[in-house]
Amino acid sequence: MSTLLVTGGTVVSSTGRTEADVLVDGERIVAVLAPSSNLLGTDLASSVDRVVDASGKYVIPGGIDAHTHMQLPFGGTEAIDTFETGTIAAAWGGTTSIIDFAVQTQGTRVEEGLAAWHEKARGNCAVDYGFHQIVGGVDEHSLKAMETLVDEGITSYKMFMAYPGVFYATDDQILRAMQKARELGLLTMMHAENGPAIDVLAEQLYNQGKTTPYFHGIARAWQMEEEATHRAIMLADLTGAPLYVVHVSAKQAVEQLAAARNRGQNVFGETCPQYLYLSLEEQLGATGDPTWGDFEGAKWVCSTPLRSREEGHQDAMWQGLRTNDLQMVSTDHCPFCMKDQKELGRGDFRAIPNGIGSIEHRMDLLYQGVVTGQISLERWVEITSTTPARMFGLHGRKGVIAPGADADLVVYDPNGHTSIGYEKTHHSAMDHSAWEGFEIDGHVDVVVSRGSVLVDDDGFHGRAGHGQYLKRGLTQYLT
Ligand code: DUC
Ligand code: ZN
Ligand code: ZN
Ligand code: ZN
Repeated sequence: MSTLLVTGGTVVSSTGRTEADVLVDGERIVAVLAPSSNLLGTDLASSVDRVVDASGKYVIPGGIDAHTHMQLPFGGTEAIDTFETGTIAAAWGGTTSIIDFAVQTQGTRVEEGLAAWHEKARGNCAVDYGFHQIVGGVDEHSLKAMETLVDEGITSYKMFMAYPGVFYATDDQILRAMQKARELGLLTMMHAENGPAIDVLAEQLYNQGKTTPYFHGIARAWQMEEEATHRAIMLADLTGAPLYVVHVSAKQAVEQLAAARNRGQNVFGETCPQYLYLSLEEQLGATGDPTWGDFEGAKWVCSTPLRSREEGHQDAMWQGLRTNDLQMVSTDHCPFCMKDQKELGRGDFRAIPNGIGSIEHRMDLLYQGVVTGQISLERWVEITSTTPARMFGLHGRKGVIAPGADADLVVYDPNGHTSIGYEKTHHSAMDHSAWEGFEIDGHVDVVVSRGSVLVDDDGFHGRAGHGQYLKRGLTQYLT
C-alpha cells in the first residue's frame, strides 16, 4: 500500500474552500490537514511515497458522471466508446466514476441485460463504474426482476417516454413501475419526451423534404419535453415515488420541475453540457438556412435536442443550476462517429444515431461556468461530484474529500488553459469532437482514483481493469 500527500492546494467542497493537505494511504483518504502539518513530529512530505504539489491549484473530489452509454446498441449501430476508451477519456477529464446504463429491451429479461453489461465492463474500465438499469419492457417479469436490483447495487432504473418500438413505456407501464419503485426505494429516472407525437412531427417534416439534421430539433419541440415532464411528475406524485428527469433541455421543463419542487414533491433534474453551451442555431450553420445541406449538424444530434438560444433555454439551464431546480450535470455521453454512424442519417435526420460525446470535457466545461460567474466554485463541485454521489447511493465513498472516503482527487489549475478539440484533447474513440474550438480557462492537472495517479503532467498512467464495480446504496433523496 503506498502513501500520497497532496500539498499546498485549496481543497474545495460543496460547502466551502480551505487551504489543506490531503493524506492518502492505499485507496483511501486518511486525513485532511492544516498545510505542512508535522503529524506527531513527523515531516509528512518526507515520509510518504509520493508528494503531489498542488500549490496555487484547487483540489476537488473526482468527478462523477452519472449518465453514460458505452457500447450502447442504438439507431442501427453501437456507441463507439468501449468501457475502456470511454473511461480513459473520463480519467483524462477528471472524472473518476461513471454510472452507465444496463439495458433491457422489450422481449428480453432484465437479468440478461444486466449480465451483458457486466460482461462488457468487467476488467475493462479505467475508473470505477456502476449501473442504472433501463427497464425497456414493463411486464410482470420485469416488475418482479426490479426486486433483485437493490441487492445487485443498482438502486435506480430508467424508463423512456420516447423511442416507440425501442425502449418506450406507456403510461400504464410507467405507473406500475413507479409503484414498484416506491415500494423498493428505487429512484425512477425518466427520459421525458412525448415519443409518439415526436414521431408524427418527424415524419411530416421528412415528407415535406425537410431532411437535414436541423429538423431533428424542430420535431423534438420543447412542448414535447414539457408535456412529458409534467406527465412524469404527475405519475410520480400519485405513486409517491421520487423522480429524476434526465437530460433536461427545455426551459419549460425546468419550470415544471420547479413548480413540483415548490409544492414539496421529491423531483430532480439533470442537465448536460450540450444544453448549457450548444444550440439549435449552430445546427443551421453559417448560412442560417434551414435547408442547410451541410451534414455537419449531425454532430450535435442528440435527444433531448439542442434548443434555440434565442428562446432562452440555455440561460434557464444555468439558472436552474443556481436555484437548485436542476441538481446536477451529467454528459449523456453517447458517442457516434460521423463515418458509418451519423452518416446513416444522411438524407433522413430520423436515421442519425442520437448522441454527443462529452465525458472528457464535463469538468472543464462546467469550470468555465465558474470563470464566467454562472456558478460558484463550490457549486461546481456540488453539481459534478457531491450531488451525484448522494443522489445515486455513493455518499461517504465518493463525492467528498474526507477521511474514510475513496481517494478520488483532481488537482485543477485555475491558471491553466485547455483548448478542446479533436487534435488536442481527445481520447474518446469518436472521429470528431462535438466541442471543437472550445477554450477553457482552467486545466485538469492530476487525477487520482482510489489512491492511484491516473493522469499527471507526463501523461496517462492508468489501465483498463483498475476501475471497480460500484455496488450502490439507496439514494439519499428518498422521503
Ligand atoms: N439520447 C441520446 O442523445 N442518445 C442516447 C439515448 C438518448 O436518449
Ligand atoms: Zn435519454
Ligand atoms: Zn442517455
Ligand atoms: Zn508521471
